[in-house]
Amino acid sequence: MALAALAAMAVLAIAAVPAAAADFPPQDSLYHSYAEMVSEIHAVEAAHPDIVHVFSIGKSYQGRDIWAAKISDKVATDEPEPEIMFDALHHAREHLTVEQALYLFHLLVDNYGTDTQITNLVDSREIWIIFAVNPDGFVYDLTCTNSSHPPYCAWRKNRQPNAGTSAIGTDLNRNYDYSWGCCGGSSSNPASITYRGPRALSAPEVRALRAFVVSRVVGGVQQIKAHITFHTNGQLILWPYGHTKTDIPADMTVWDHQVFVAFGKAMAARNGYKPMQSSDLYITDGDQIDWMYGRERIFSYTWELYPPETPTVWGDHYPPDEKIAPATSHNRSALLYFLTVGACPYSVTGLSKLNCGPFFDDMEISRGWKVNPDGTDTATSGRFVRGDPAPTSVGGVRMQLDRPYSGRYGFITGLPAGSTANSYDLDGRTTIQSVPIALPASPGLLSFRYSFAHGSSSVSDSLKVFVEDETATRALVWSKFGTASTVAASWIRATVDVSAWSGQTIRVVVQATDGGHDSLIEAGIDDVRVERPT
Ligand code: 0X9
Ligand code: CA
Ligand code: ZN
Ligand code: CA
Ligand code: CA
Repeated sequence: MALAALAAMAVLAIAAVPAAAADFPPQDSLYHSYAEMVSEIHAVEAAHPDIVHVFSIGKSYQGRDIWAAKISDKVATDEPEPEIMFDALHHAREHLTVEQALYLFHLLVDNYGTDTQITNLVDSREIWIIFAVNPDGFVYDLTCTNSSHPPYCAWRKNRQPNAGTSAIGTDLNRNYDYSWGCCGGSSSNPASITYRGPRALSAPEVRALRAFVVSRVVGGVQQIKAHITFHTNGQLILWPYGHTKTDIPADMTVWDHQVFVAFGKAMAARNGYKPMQSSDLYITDGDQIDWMYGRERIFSYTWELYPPETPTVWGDHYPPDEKIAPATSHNRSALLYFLTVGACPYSVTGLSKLNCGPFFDDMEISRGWKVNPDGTDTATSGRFVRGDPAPTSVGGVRMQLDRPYSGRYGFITGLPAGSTANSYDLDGRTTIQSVPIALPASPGLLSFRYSFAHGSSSVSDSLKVFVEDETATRALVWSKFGTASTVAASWIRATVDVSAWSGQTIRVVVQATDGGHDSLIEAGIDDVRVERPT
């Protein structure tokens, strides 16, 4: 190519770039631009390096960092403290959400060491704030000199091009990989403001956020217990699911639903927002909070901030900068309440002893159990599988129940024939082993729900629970044996005193055996816990 042509191209390329860095107009100068936000969070880190660590969770489509901060004592150490997460600006034009995130950041950091409640929260939790999930949209939204409200664009999506069209952008709050595109709650049209993308996780910003959340699974257990994503507007507190109008679908337990409602209402009582299931507003699919709960079982809420509904997109998303301070500080007590209770959301329904001890697994998502951990299982059929049981009966006696104890899934010795390679009846021995569980100095009970149904059985058939210590030595702590008389399936609570292992790290091992002549054996396990001490 001739040198002259190259030079002309360079000029064109420069001319295509906006003249000045994107910034708010003078009358809204109290809002932070992306650049101002970045320097602000780094300045806070520099002033408080003992409790603040700033980092990037990844890059946007155009290569900007998606900045985050961890706020905790001993901030450089991953301590075994409950984690609470916040994020802002999935949607470009929702600038007040960045201000709310910065307000929260300052609330925690500026009052650390002087305010007892805030100091205790920072000391006992690990708090994550992701300040702007959509930095490209953030910057772009301040570049529309020809709009009806320059420089604002009223942009919502990211800035990722779409193949075969000049329409730009994916709605980041429709791109998560849970019920993506399932239910009429997003658009397949790239020109739509709710375009879901060509596939789930097609947006790099969503992949980065998802990867960060998944990275907080430590030792098989998701550390993040509660989460708020800030949006504007309407002054609402929304809980999952958005993809269905059903209050408690199969992929939510009744206990979790009770928490969502009670916790949501309690927050709303503190900021005057309106609490509701997100689908009561409208159906969305592939949205963040459905993913956070559906895949990770995090108690995840959408807050739609100030102002109340207005007739225009400009009124909805561009309140004057005088409103930043009152609208964000308005949420002070609701945020502190969320941080307090978010360490154990089950406390709002009185279940902290049961569900917020060293271990709680309702088996609704994979929490790291190993099947056949020693490679010595002999089961030729009916191996333990985490799944949805279906009813089987023999002579009118129920052998496998049609429901786990909680929710949709439990560990079951063989799901019904046809749904997996297993036939349902157990033959031989099958074993599952939990992740390591750190017991405190005075642990509460090991408890679980079991079902052990058998016909024409004997003492060579059994369901056994072992505690395995750090040297991989297993102690039998609980057992049930077969009998000549038929026993029908039912979910029964069992408890075991594990105080002999105080201060140690244990694994729970469950073993079901059809050991003698071939008996009909069906076992199930659900809701395994090490409870909080009383
Ligand atoms: O539509 C969205 O993504 C959120 N509202 S916004 O006005 N900020 O765009 C709502 C997400 C919550 N989910 C449902 N309402 N289903
Ligand atoms: Ca800490
Ligand atoms: Zn939004
Ligand atoms: Ca369950
Ligand atoms: Ca059998």
